[in-house]
Amino acid sequence: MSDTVWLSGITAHARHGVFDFERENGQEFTIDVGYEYDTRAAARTDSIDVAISYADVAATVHEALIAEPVYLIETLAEQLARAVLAYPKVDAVTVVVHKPHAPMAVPFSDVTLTIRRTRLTLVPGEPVRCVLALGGNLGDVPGTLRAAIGDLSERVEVIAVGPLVRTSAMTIPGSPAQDDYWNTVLVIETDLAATELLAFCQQVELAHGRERHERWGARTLDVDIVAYGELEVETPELTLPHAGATERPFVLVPWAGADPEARVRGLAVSELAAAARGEILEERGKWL
Ligand code: A4P
Ligand code: MG
Repeated sequence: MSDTVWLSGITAHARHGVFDFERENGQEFTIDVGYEYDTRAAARTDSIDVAISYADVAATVHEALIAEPVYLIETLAEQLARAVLAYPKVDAVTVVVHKPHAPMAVPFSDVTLTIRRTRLTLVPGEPVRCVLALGGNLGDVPGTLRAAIGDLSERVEVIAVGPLVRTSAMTIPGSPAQDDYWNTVLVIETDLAATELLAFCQQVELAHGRERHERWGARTLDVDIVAYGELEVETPELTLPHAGATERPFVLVPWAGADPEARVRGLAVSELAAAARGEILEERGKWL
């Protein structure tokens, strides 16, 4: 559960805007910020050390408001949200940007943009290094994986591709037998928010004939997010790092191949992979 602290009317003279005169003269911007966190521990202890100091958050917002000028209020709002989500206790933030003196030819009283962001929906300030796990057990899977990597590389930067590994299908006990899976792992960099990256992965799955029936059913293509930067979250939509990241041989072995230095939940992926190697039925290093 989350409660909301609202800071209203944080004002500064700043130079955001697309016109030269906005850059030169600047104008007044006003920000309202609602940050969400569970305030019960603070209420219980009545201690500022357990709370989030609203004065600190206000100073952070003010500082981010007068930082390097940007063209758009959209960019400004995202930067302010990013600054507030840097407070580890904050779960979500709503930012309202007011630009009451925006250059416009018609009478108006204000222009505002309102955004709400969590760590899953926030656009990153710089490209984030992520790990994707690809797999399937229906059709020409190595061919599908090659094509899927091509599709993914149209929107994210593929940094490294792990070996292709074949393992027995992990199935729900008592369900019918399935063909073996082929899996691989990609290290990528992206400017997409985590939820945008998930949507893009699902779009690539669909483009390759993925049909969702039963859980852990046979599939042409599965694209899961194993890790999104250092983000650790557990929501119905996304668990990061992926719940199976430390256990699945078909993730660990290709991951260690793609990034021998990788770590997950404080553990070395290469060590976890070495212990899981026995499950690998076949491994192809050069397969693209
Ligand atoms: N979701 C939560 N966290 C994530 C994440 N980190 N990455 C949610 C991607 N999705 C995540 O996934 C169901 C929901 O999980 C998504 O809508 C998303 O919001 P899905 O792909 O629709 O369904 P699924 O794949 O059947 O379920 P699940 O639990 O993700 O299955 P897994 O864990 O992907 O396992 N055996 C072998 N040998 N190799 C395999 O690759 N894969 C599976 C599927 C079963 N057996 C296998 C393999
Ligand atoms: Mg999946």
